[in-house]
Amino acid sequence: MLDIATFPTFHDAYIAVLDATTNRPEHSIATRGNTSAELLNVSYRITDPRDRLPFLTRRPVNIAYNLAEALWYLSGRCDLDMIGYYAPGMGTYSADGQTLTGTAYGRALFTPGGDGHTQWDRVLDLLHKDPDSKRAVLGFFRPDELADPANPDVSCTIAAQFLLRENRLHLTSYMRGNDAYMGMVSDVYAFTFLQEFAAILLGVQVGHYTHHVGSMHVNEPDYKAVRRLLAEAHQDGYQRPVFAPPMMPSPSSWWEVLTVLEQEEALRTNTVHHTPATIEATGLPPYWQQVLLVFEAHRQIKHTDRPVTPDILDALDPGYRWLVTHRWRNRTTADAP
Ligand code: 5HM
Repeated sequence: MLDIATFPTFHDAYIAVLDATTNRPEHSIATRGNTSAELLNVSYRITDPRDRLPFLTRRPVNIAYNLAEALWYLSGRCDLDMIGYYAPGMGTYSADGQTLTGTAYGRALFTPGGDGHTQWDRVLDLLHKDPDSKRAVLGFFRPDELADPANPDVSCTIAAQFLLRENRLHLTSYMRGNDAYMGMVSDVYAFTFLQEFAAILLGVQVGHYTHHVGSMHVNEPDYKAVRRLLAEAHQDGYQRPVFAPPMMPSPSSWWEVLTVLEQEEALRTNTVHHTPATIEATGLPPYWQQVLLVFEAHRQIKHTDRPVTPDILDALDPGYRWLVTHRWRNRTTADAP
C-alpha cells in the first residue's frame, strides 16, 4: 500500500511509485504469463495535471504516441489503424486483429447511448447544471468483458470522476490494475489531457488529478530498466530537466481536435508533408500547432531514413524537443543516417 501522497508533477509521482513498487512490493504475482512485483491500493495526487510528462534520459517517452492516444480517445475510435501505427505492439491485445475493446476508452466515452448522448456530454451537461454534483462519473469497465475468459483486452480503468469545486475541475481515476513502468505514463497523460479539455469546455480552471489503483505492478522483464531509471533519478546532485508544460488555450473546441485528427491521419498515411509554415496556415492556435509539429517529426522518422529537418526541431516546444531528440537520437543529430 502506498498512502495517498501529493506530488507537484507526474515526473515526481512516477519515480516514487516505481521506487515503492520495485523496491518494497507486497506481492509477487504470476498471471496470464506475466510475473510482476505488486503493491495493492496505490493512490496519489498530482497538483498540476498539465505537468504530465516524465523527463528521464533512461526513458524518454514517445510523445507522438502519448498525444496520439489522447486524440484517439477523443476520436471515439476503436480500430487499430490509428493507434497501432504509434504502438504496433497493441495488436496483441486485439481479439480480431482489427479492433480493441477494453483499451479503446474513447468508444466508451464518445459513443452515443440510447438517449443519443455520449457519456462525456452527459457528464459535462450535468456539471453545467449542478456544479457540485458527485455524479459526474465516466464508466469504462463493462461487466461483460469478463464473459470470455480468453478476452485479451479487459479494460484496466474502471471509471473516472470529475469533481468541480470552487471553479476548479478535479479528476479522479479508478483503475483495477496499472503497469507502473509502461501503462501508467500513457494513462495519466491521456486522462489529464481529457481533464484539461473538459475544464476548457466548461470554462473553468484545471484542478488536481488523483490516481487510485487496485493492483500497481512492475513486470519482471522491466525490473532492470526500472532500476537503471531509478539510479538516474536518485544519483547525487541529480536535477531533472524542467520545462514549462504547454497550456491548452481557452477557448479550445472540438474544431481544434477534429482539425488535428484530420492532419494526423494525413501525416500518418504520409499523404501530407508539413513545414512550420504549412502548420501555421491551418489556422490552429500555437498549442495545437505543436501537436502537429510532433506528428510531422514522427512522420519523418517513420517514413524517411533522413534526420528530422532542423526547421521542425527548432519550432518544437522545448519539452517536446527534448523528448524527440532524446528518444530518436540517431534521427535528430547531424550524423544521423
Ligand atoms: O491481465 P490483465 O488484463 O490485467 O493485463 C493487462 C495489463 O495491461 C496489466 O498489466 C495492466 O495494468 C496493463 N494496462 C495498463 O497499465 C492495460 C491498460 C488497458 O486498459 C491500461 N493500462 N490502460
